[in-house]
Amino acid sequence: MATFATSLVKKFGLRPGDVVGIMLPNCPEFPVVAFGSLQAGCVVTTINPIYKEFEISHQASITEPKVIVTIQDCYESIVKGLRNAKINAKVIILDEPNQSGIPDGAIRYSEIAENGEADYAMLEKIERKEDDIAFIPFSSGTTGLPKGVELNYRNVLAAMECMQRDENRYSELANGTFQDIVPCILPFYHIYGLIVTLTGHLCTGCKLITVPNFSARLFMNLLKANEVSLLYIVPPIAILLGKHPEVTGEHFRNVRYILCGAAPLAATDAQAILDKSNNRLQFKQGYGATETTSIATTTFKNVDNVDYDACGTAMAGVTLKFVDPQTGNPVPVGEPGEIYIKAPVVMKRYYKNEQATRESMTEDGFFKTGDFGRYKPDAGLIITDRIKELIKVKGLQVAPAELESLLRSHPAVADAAVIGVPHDFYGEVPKALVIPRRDTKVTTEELQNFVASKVAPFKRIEEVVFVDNIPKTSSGKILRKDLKKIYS
Ligand code: 4UU
Repeated sequence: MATFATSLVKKFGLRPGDVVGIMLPNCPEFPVVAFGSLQAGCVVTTINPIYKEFEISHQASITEPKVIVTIQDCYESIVKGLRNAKINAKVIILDEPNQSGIPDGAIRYSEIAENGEADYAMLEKIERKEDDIAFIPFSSGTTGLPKGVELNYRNVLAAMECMQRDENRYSELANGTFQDIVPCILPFYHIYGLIVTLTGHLCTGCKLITVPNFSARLFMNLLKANEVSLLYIVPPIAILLGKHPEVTGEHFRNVRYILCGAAPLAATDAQAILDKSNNRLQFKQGYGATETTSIATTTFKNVDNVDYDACGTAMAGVTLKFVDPQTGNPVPVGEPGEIYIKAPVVMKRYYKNEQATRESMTEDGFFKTGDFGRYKPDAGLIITDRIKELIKVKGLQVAPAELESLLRSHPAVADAAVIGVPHDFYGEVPKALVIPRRDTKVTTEELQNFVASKVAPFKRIEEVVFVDNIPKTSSGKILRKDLKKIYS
């Protein structure tokens, strides 16, 4: 890690505040690059390794990385994406499939991170203050295109503190009797994988198993072959564990704690896992967002009859407020309202985006989540609706505005709206309503393929419907609620 950090400073001349992009699947080098970059005083932006040129270009134009660390599979898309964004960054490649060498112009990871000196004296002089930016993950927030979320050291440290105060997670570890084993199946580029699984468990000395590509079979084998004790999952994986006939109590032999979050989970799906484990483990739901450094609420510690539909109570230092989204005034206790969060884990701002920051933060420092819910005594937060545009596919973010702008760029499309519709396994999938241009001919399949060629596979449009009209407010905002009522 220190060798990588030293190389950033000495070989590339990076300075504190310069951005390093990480576009890697989960692998042991990921934390070396991430924390090595922080050690050099740099800022890390995490890029989904299945992103295509269009998506990379958007993220690069906002964050202007000086270096990107990646694998060969991503190289071409990165080069094209950087060219589109007119960004000049060095690209470091981790792997050499079949000893084929690395592309001209790229830099070998081993030369940067393994060969060379680690100048500890120099690194120690690099100061990092609480207000300095550590990570810039991306989120679309309540509306529009994905935005950089500015997370500083205070945010990250507060998140670590929240987790360490959540009893049971590290209880045996604290006794020094056991080293927890945590499989990292959630992607590190997403806030949940980055902060909760990776950072949270590295800093408590757990043993991590990195999983680059999730498959049910591999995951089941991994559970059986290893003494896995903590599991961090999203609803589709919870459903799989509960419903898959081959998953048995044997798979949960050593598991004592499961946290599920990132999208709604039905209590029955949690119960199915508990039944298989003979109620030996603790199952929790977590609720949070990229803008809250992942963490906001989690299931109560010690109550009988846990309500698994609920996301529990505020974590350390987190204040929840429920407001009428029209007026911004608090609703009576227990009534449903938009969830506002104030906490040391709440981002300072969207990176270089004052307007989006103004729209999503109140003057007194609450973050407007765009989620709707209420607080139920003895159960905690119940999320009842998502009033922001965001679509969640397998717990991952899909911004309708991104797909709409792509569709509108197609010559046969006059206008388009994208909404999320329910899906049994993925939670939601995108559905597009398209007004075709007069005198043009286009099929739904052509439009699906057009979008699929430009974005990561999980953002693919499941269905296209041609319509004559897209309902909008007088200011031109798509009335998604009306569309959802008709087309879900
Ligand atoms: C219903 O998904 C995340 C963060 C997930 C997370 C964080 C800490 C899970 C467990 C944990 O301990 O971040 P984003 O930015 O991708 O998406 C945020 C949105 C929320 O605003 C909400 O709409 O994802 C949805 N969401 C949930 N919805 C997140 N968690 C839940 C949940 N139930 N438990």
